[in-house]
Amino acid sequence: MAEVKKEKVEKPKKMADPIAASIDPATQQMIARAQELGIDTVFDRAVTMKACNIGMQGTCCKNCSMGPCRLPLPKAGIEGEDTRKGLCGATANTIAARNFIRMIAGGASAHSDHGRCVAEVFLSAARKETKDYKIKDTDKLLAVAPHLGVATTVEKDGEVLERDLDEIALEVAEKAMNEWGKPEGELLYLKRAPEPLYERWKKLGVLPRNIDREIVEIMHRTHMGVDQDYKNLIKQGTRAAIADGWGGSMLATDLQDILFGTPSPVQSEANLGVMKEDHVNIIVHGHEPVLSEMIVAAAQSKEMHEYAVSKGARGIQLGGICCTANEILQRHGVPTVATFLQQELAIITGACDAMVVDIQCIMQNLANVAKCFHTKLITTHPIARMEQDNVIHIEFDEHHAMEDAVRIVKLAIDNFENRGAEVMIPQYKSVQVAGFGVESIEYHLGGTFRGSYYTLNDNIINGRIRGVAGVVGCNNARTRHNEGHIQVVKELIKNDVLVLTTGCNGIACAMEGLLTPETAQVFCGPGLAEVCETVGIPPVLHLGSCVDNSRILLAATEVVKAGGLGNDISDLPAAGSAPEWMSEKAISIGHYFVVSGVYTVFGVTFPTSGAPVFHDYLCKELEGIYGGMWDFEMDPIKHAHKMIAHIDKKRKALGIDKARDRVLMDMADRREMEAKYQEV
Ligand code: BF8
Repeated sequence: MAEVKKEKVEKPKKMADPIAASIDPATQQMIARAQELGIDTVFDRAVTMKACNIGMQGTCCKNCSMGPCRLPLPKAGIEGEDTRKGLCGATANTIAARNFIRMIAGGASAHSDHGRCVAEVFLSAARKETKDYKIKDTDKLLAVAPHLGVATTVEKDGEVLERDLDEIALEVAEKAMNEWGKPEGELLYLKRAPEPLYERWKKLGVLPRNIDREIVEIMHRTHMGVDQDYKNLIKQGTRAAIADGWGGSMLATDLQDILFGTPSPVQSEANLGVMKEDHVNIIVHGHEPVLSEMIVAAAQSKEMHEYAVSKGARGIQLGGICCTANEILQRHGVPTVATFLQQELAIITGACDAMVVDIQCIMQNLANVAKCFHTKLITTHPIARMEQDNVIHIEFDEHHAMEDAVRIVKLAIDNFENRGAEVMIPQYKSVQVAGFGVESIEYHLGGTFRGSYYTLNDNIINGRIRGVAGVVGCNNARTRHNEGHIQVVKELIKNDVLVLTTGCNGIACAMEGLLTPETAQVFCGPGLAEVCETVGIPPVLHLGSCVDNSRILLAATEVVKAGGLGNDISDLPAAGSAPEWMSEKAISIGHYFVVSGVYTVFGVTFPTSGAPVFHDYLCKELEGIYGGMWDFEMDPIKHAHKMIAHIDKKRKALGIDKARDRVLMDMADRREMEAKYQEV
């Protein structure tokens, strides 16, 4: 009997549950909206596509074509000798270490190549080859110059005179450019680290020689058949990570500050609700502020405003996504539209007239989403183009920067009338105060009179501030959007830990309303609340984009210099965290924090978990070598408490744990007294 063919029943497509996907109501609303329109987003793809378990553990080697060799960790773990090996004999430790330092190479090169682009524009400005970029912050120029060995004074006839600023700028530009590829010596900024840290690096032989070389050497060492010792591999990862944090990233931050202005606290708003239905919405997304600075200037010009009005809009609403958002927020107060995971959703509002992208963290699916709307998606960087045919490429060049920016803004304005009827902007946004940095922390906590980190140190010593945490990093679609960020940060400030934030954590905190001074009274422990109220700062200080993590390194160095809290960063009651990390940049940042002496906890997953010996080396033994170590904790509350336990360990070592007991008792007593008083 002939078989009756069964009709294939199409299974309903799996989709994300908006509530399970994000804690943010604007995001939940837009995920549902996307599903209603039949547009898939990263949240849906995370449900339909499972992550590779072996890759996640860091034990898949695809560095030669005999593989990929996959070395999964048995569920029960490994007892006795670990005999797993690839075709060439590479052990799980070698494979995981190679993969890990390749991640560092990816992250360090992303930050550092960004820094190089800024340095090139800086050089053009110093040479006066472009009229659009000028040195904006001469104070910062003079502060940075000595660190690059550039004199700020000249001697003439026995008299010390101030040196010409143009001359200083040119030499700063040339010296900075040199840091990427100089043939000998070591990175000049390494001496900005506390002396014991520099000496430690020197003794361990990890002082980076130049930025590019350390990254190239990672690629060489991890090639088939080269370095086969996980300790030696991570040593090279350390060199490259230091070259990122104390090199490429720090140069990017400094040169950007000199060119575009050092940020100072500024009020703005955050979340998709900052978009305006009756305005031309232009969103800049990516990382380099070189282009976005010009777009801000163009969009704020009277000419462009009038042009927008002539096309029926009430004005131009500029907004940012990812670290470009952080850059233009901290210098101009431009509102933040979205974190990394919300980028597709910004287009799904139907109100995005142009999305202008440069480099890093840009999802290729933006082009597919843009196809469903009128949105012009514009790539601008020669190294970051998209294959889809609806993407417009307008290559940005510093020599005609303003011209390019005006062209882009006009394109967005002209596109305003092409909007469909399907506009839906979620009505959620929060107020934020951002734009903190090494200089402004000094000002706010030290005052112009004192002008040092003395007050901050004083409050740490007396226990009002229990410690300081750097909580940074991405969103990751494998975990609930913003939940880890917010729970970790809230738990820390509840326990009197002052939080410094950058990147998408900064954006998440802004959306949750944690970046306002008023927040302190609601979420902070009594000590931190008192400090925030007295000096008028939020308990979470937004220090900018991911390259600006270098600001955290320098702030920590200032704390060491101010005295009373040990001699090195590793002595400080401080910890680092990236609760929802996903990018290679996060690994590079994490590693330069660790080898600068900071205990650093990551959430979601950890890419060495399949190689227990190497994993323990990172998470236990590194502390004895560098003073800092890695840790991994998925649960946000436990994650925060691991950081707090470390902070308390450091307080004890410094002999200031008793001070904190007293302060807590004082505050509790005061509360009790107040309660009793009210009862009476
Ligand atoms: O550099 S935090 S998702 S935006 S990588 Fe990307 Fe991660 Fe956001 Fe900025 Ni940083």
